[in-house]
Amino acid sequence: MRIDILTLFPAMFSGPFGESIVARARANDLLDIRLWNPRDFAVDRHRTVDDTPYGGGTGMVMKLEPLADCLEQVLATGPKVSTVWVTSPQGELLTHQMVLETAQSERLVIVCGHYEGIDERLHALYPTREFSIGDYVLTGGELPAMVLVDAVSRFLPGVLGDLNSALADCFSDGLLKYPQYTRPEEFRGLRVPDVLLSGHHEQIRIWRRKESLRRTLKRRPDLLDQAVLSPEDLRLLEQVRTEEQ
Ligand code: 4GS
Repeated sequence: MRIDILTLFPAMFSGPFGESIVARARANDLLDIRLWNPRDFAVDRHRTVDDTPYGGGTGMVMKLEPLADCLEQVLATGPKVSTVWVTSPQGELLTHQMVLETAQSERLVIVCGHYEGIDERLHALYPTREFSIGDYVLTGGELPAMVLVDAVSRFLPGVLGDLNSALADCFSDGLLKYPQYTRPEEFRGLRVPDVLLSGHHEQIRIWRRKESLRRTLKRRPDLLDQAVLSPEDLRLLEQVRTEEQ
C-alpha cells in the first residue's frame, strides 16, 4: 500500500514507523510511506502555514494555500485516491470496520490537523473524510495518523505472518478478547485456570467464549447490541448474567 501523510511534524513518525511490524512491512516493500510537509509549500518569507480565524477568537487556523499545493502534488502521481482522510476531533470515531475498509484500497492519504483546525474549504476542494481516535484533545493529528496506519497495516497481505490472527483479535467478532495466560502455571500463589491446562479443546473453546462474553457485558455492554451471537452465545451470556448477580 502506498501511504502519503501531510504533516507539519514529519520527524514525529520516525519512532513508530521505524520499529516493529510497520518497519518490517516497509523493509519488505509492503508499505510505501511518504511524508510531506505543507510548510515546504509555503512561499512567503516566514513559510506561514497558519493564520488567525475570521470572526475572531483564540488560536490559529491551518491555511489553505500551502496545504492545497502540497495535496495537489501528492495527488498528481501514483494510484487514484478516492478519500483524503483528515484527523479531527469532529470526525467519525475510528472503528474496526473503517480500518478494514481502508485496508482494501490501494492508497491511503492522511492530512494531520493542527491548531484549532483546518480552513473548512479544504472539504469543498477534495474528497475528504474526517476521523477521530477518541473524545479527547491532542496537540496534533500525528498520533491519530499513526494509529490509522498501524491498524490498517495489520490487514495488508504479508504484513502479519497470519491474517487469521489479525481477524481473531478483538472487535472482529464484536466482542472483547478472553483472558490470556502463559507459563508458569503458578505465580505468587496465582494459578492459571484449570480448564486451560486440561487439554480439552472443546471445554477450552467454551470457557474462552464465555469469558469474552463476561468481559464484554461488564466493560463494554454497548458492543453486545452489535455483536453476532449464536444460540450457544446466548446460553453462555445467560449463565454469565446469573453468575454475576
Ligand atoms: C484528534 C483526535 C485531536 C485537536 C489536533 C486540537 C490539534 C487535535 N484528532 N482524533 N488541535 N482526538 N486533534 O485531538 O483525531
